[in-house]
Amino acid sequence: MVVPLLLVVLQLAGATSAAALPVVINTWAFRKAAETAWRVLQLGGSELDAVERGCGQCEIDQCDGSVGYGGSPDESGETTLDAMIMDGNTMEVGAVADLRHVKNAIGVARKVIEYTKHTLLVGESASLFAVRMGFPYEDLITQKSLLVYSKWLNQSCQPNYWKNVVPDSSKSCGPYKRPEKVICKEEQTISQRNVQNHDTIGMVVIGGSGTVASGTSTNGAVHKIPGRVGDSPIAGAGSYADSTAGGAAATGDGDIMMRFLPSYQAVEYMRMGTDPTVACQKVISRIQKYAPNFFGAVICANTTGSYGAACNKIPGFTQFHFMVSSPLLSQPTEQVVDCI
Ligand code: SD4
Repeated sequence: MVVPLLLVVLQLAGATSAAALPVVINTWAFRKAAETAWRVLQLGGSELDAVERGCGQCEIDQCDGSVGYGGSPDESGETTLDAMIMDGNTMEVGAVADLRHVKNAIGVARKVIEYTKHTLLVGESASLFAVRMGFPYEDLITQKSLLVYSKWLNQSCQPNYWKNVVPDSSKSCGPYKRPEKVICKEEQTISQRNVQNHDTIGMVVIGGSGTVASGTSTNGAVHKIPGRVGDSPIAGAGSYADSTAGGAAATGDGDIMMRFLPSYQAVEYMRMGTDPTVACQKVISRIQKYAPNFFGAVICANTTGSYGAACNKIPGFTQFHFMVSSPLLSQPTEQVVDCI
């Protein structure tokens, strides 16, 4: 009888983090981003400043090649960026998608809040907006991204994101067309994204008085079809912030995850009093029902400073690492959860 009781206690302890404010959490072990955001808060910056500078640090560092310039070349070899920032007090969102030739995507997203009545700007038009806002217009291609691109061309453009087209996209490069007669091949069930091809930065900041801000920045999916936009710049998908409940952010296969608005859903669970770890787990298991092999993780924090994370267990991805900064920790600290 003693063993089951002990197990229950350990599980509860695992599900509930100690709470203190302010708190900053971000996806993956992006330590410099965490340190930057934490320093901004310590120096009196706002929660939005912390999110912008923290995610911006990853854009500078090209975190894991999946954030910022020179990563995830699309089918034409170009790097394009998606980012958003959300103010949980006013519920304002600024976002950019398919942003070209501008490195500081989350900086541009913040300008969308500050200088427009819009929420989301896309493509070359977003780049023109960025230039008007004073951001440099520059090439995002690097030697490394060119190499990834030419290797992909040399292996018959595999893998790619097409289906049911001619020529057969699982064997050859495009240009692809609709076939005369529809051929419905089974959709690949294993996520094309994996642990080597991931790593959006998503960040949630809860200030000393419970003010919530969140944001994301990514270069999306390697070899994506030009024009593809992922979950990261979409409010409620990439991240969500509401100072009356909490904040959440997602990383992983955005083409699947954005269909479920996991960040919005997690915040709504926390509003109902669900513990952040459990809120994160609930949104992961909801997606699992439709896409058991999806690659993805979610981080969650509520307005008391309690936080958690969850991920979907697939081969090669059994644990998820994230960063936490809080007065209870002497420095921004890497934490890990087992995927479910
Ligand atoms: C996307 N969610 O564009 C992003 C990529 C990512 O971890 O997060 N990878 O689909």
